[in-house]
Amino acid sequence: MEEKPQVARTQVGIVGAGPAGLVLALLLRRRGIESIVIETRSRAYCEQRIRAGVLEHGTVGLLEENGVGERMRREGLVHHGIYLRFAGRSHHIDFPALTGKTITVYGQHEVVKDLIAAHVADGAALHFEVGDVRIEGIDGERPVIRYRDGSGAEHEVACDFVAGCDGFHGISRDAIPAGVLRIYERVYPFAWLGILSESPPVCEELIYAHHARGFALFSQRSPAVQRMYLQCAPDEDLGEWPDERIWRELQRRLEGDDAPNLVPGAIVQKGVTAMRSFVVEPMQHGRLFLAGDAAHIVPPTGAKGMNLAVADVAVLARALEAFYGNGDTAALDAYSSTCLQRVWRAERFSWWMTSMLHRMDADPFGERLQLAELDYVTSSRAASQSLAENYVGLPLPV
Ligand code: FAS
Ligand code: PHB
Repeated sequence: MEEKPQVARTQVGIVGAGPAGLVLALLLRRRGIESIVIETRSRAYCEQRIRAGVLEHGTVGLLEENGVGERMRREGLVHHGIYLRFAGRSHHIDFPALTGKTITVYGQHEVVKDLIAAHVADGAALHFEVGDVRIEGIDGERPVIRYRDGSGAEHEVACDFVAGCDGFHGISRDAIPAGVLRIYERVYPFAWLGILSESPPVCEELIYAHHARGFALFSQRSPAVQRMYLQCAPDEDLGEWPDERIWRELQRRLEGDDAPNLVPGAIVQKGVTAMRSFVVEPMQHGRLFLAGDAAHIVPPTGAKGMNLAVADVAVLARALEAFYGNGDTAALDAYSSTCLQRVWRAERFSWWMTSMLHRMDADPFGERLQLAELDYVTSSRAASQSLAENYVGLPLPV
């Protein structure tokens, strides 16, 4: 006999409990709009997954305005700029002087912890470790999310709308009929070998280092934990990178006149992150709205990924508020075009930072162009202001 699903009803069904899904659920709760979040991974996995580290000025404000900024304010590191390092010297980009704004360094996994804690404290619906997730009926007015819970029991969530917040490897895009989506993609011929180390900061702010051996990034998580990256091959074998080799290579890519002081420590996490630019258009179909990595990916050189996810759902929450408030669908109909304007600006900036800073094989002319670009950006107020206004975050879509 066919199993009868356990049926639930909500206004917005959210697939994925990463920054996009959790921030959307938070913003909807603050507007009195009900949602159910479903997530394939465990709570512990989501809270320990090390990813982004930089919060744009607008992201910080949004989290604070919605009551989840207290620990971020206490533990986050407010930074007033970044360093671009090339030809053996570091050059500071002063964000307050150029934009009047700052950024905050606070791990994505910490943001996720704060969002889940708020979700639980509010008694909101959030189901971890689900499986066999399917999205149906998005071309009608009653879309449905089907899934199996940890015990294998079938569930059905009847929604008004579905938000596909399930990241690059999720299933939401596949719920859109073939032939509807246009894909724009660029895969880079390198990756990042990232580490988390128990060691002191290399510098008081982030260093983006251009070097003949390859790019390196010196970021932070706290005064005692650092996040650093080395440009590597896309298929890099982590087994070839014992700790000693990583520290030696990080030091080599810092070399120069005023070489900062790199103090090694225990490496507590290692991983290789692929680099790609990716956008699907449109970001909506029927009653399904894609947000965050489900719709777009940027190379992390611009520190945009998580911030773009937050900007998408800020647009979607406002549009859903207009719909439930007075039946106005204009903002919902314009969701994709509103988000894509900011998405493509972030894609451009992330591509530009990546192209300027990474070693491209056997391209001496290209390397000279990179050094000219870096020299111009660090000596022209107009050029450095352009970098700064993109880095601290362009205004959230109105
Ligand atoms: P996420 O991928 O964070 O979340 C999607 C969620 O959906 C996940 O929890 C997943 O388990 C869940 N899910 C997937 N399929 C599902 C299904 N079928 N049903 C239910 N749930 C499902 N960005 C930066 O700005 N700086 C960085 O340094 C940086 N480093 C990164 C390193 C790595 C290894 C990766 C993969 C990404 C990195 N990013 C970085 C980008 C990253 O931060 C993303 O932009 C950000 O996580 C986007 O958030 P979401 O859109 O919520 O997607
Ligand atoms: C990080 O801290 O993980 C980080 C910071 C800046 C980037 C990318 C990653 O551009």
